[in-house]
Amino acid sequence: MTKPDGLQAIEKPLASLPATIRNLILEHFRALTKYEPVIGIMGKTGAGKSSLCNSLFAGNITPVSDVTACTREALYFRLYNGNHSLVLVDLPGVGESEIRDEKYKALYRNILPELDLIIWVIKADDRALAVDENFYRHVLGNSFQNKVLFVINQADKTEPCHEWNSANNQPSPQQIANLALKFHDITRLLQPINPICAISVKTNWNITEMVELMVESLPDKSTSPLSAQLHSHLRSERVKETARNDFGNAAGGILDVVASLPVVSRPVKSLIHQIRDAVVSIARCVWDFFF
Ligand SMILES: Nc1nc2c(ncn2[C@@H]2O[C@H](COP(=O)(O)OP(=O)(O)OP(=O)(O)O)[C@@H](O)[C@H]2O)c(=O)[nH]1
Ligand SMILES: [Mg+2]
Repeated sequence: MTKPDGLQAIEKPLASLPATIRNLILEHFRALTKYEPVIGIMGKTGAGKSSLCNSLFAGNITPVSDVTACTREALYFRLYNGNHSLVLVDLPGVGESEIRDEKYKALYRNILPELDLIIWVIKADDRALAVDENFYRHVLGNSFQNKVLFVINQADKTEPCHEWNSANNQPSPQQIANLALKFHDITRLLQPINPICAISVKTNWNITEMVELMVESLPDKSTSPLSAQLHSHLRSERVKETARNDFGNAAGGILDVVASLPVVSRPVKSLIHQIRDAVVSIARCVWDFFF
């Protein structure tokens, strides 16, 4: 269902603009409220990719068949929850005995630009990080490393694994120290751009924190529609606040894009700049109408 109240509120500050510009902004704004994020999932087999997706997302999953031939080897799934949807892409390759570089580079060149974020799952007890490093450097390359969120899963299996405190679902001090070493190894080898986090999907440890890092690593336009797909217990106040703020920023970004169009005259550019702050704050106020 559309939420006309939200759109009406956004229209108000646009009243001073020529109709064509106003409609263009509204069209972009409508698209923003319906944006479908595309999230890639990477990691070796058994790292816990499927388990993590199930623990994060509430929506019904349907396989997507409308993909081009060159991306056939990646599996696309669409999640629906309420008015919003999200696409998960199960990306192949990491951990193969031999990376068929050229083939994967071609595959990834097609897919990477359309991804909003890549969740890269690494098992806490996996010591063969060189495989991940090779893939990260040579297949992803510099241009897309900012899209990667490394997640260390199966923290409960960190040595000494018998020490996991089941009563309060926490790692022992020695496990915490070993997880810190893992952070250190990954940081040194991969030099990730986004912060790393450790989780245990099986015991549900640190998932809330991981979700908060995930939304903070997403582009502004993706945060709100992604948050709409999360299980309700993961939609924390912090997640909602980030989503609301990002939505305002994305609305502001629309005005910047329109103002920068060569066809827009100087006086109209200046009008757009004058109403920008109002649009951003109204977008934040009407966030609940859309998400
Ligand atoms: N102990 C423990 N086991 C986990 C955790 N997360 C996932 N597992 C288990 O690890 C196994 C592999 O998990 P999946 O989610 O199927 O892994 P995947 O990365 O999707 O594997 P592929 O689909 O083969 O690439 C399953 O038996 C999970 O139950 C965790 O945090 N701790
Ligand atoms: Mg799987």
